[in-house]
Amino acid sequence: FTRTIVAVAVAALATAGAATATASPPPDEVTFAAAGVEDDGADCPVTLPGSLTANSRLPDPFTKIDGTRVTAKSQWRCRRAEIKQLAERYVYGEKPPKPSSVTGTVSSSNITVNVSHNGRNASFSASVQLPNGSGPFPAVVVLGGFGADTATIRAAGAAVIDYDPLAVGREGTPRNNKQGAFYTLYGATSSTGLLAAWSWGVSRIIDVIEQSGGNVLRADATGVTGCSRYGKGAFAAGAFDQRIALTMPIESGSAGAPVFRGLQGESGAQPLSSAYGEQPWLGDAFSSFTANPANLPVDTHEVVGMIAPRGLFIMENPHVDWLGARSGSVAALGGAEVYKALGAGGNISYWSDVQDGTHCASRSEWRTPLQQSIQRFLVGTGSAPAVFRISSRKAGDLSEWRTWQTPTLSDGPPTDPPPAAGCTATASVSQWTG
Ligand code: MCU
Repeated sequence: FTRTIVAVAVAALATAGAATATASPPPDEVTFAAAGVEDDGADCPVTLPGSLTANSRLPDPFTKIDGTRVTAKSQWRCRRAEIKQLAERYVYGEKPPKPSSVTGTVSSSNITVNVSHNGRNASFSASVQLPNGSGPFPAVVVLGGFGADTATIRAAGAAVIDYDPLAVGREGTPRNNKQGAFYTLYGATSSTGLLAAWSWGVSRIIDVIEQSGGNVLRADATGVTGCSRYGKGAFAAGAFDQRIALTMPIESGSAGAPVFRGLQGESGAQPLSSAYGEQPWLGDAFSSFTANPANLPVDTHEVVGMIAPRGLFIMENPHVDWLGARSGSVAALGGAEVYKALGAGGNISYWSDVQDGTHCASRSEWRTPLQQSIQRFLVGTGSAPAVFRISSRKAGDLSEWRTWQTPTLSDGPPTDPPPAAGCTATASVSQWTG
């Protein structure tokens, strides 16, 4: 019942948005695709594989763990739940759901977050900068405070939430003594990596905005961005919270958007062992795969698929080999196949064709697509950039990385095989297409 209400509300918003938009979206574009909940597949039955099979190519996003293929858009909800669990188990570590208590405040200058779980308490806060005009405003959570164009974000009509992920998951700690608000709650020996912890922190900020009554910030229009290690965090945050309407990772490199399988052979790219060892960004379980990512049952093109059909704008720098932009383009191209299959091909954009080679530089090339993304997915006006501008310096070729083809997914219920109980999700489909 609740899900239906959410779908109807979102569909109403979509109608309102379309009415005020100056240009109607191309048919392959879906707006207001964010869900009203952090994880709308939490009820899906998922059985992880008993053993792993090596695959040097990218796993097929459309083949379920039981070996059958997704045939209908409505099945993506529970297929996403499988990918989420694989990504948690083998890559990021578990991101726990909302803890038993989340409280806090939202003002025009600050957000406070108090969390408690199993008798343990922690707090963190984030500063807020509003755009001009009258609220309530959409907001972009900026992880780490550098490399994101906050002036453009605000000029486009969204508030900036300046979030320090290190308060939630510190760097520089050994894996058996992790620190920060997340680990205060879940234990210093938690096998969850910093990226999942940071992403959990973003989710708790959204909880507080939801509970605040929405006078200052809108809870249904949150974006996330960050550069470099914080681009890794922004990518994970967007993947693991379906309330996030727009995800904008910048120059995220190894452990961010780039496919693990590609990084292994990409000249000069940060090796997986280095990304695993430099900081506990990834979950402890990733240690089994640093030398052999072919054994991973999941790769980051499917993490892109977890973000689908929501707004996504991946920004990369092809001048710094360490950043693995060739593998980043493969992730975007592979993930875009999920967007296309869901009828949301216009909701993903990618841009690595930039002049300035400085890592996390302010870049004029990204200003317009950034503004368009914010206006489309957070403010509700105009059109998404819908652009793939891949630098010839680091242009990956998806056909070298896949053996699968992208299915044409039906709008109706799946015909073969029948859906598992709890996976019919008509409400979700109407959110995507409403
Ligand atoms: C791209 O992100 C990281 C990179 O993974 C690290 O190897 C390097 O030390 O720092 C980058 C970063 O976060 O730069 C700000």
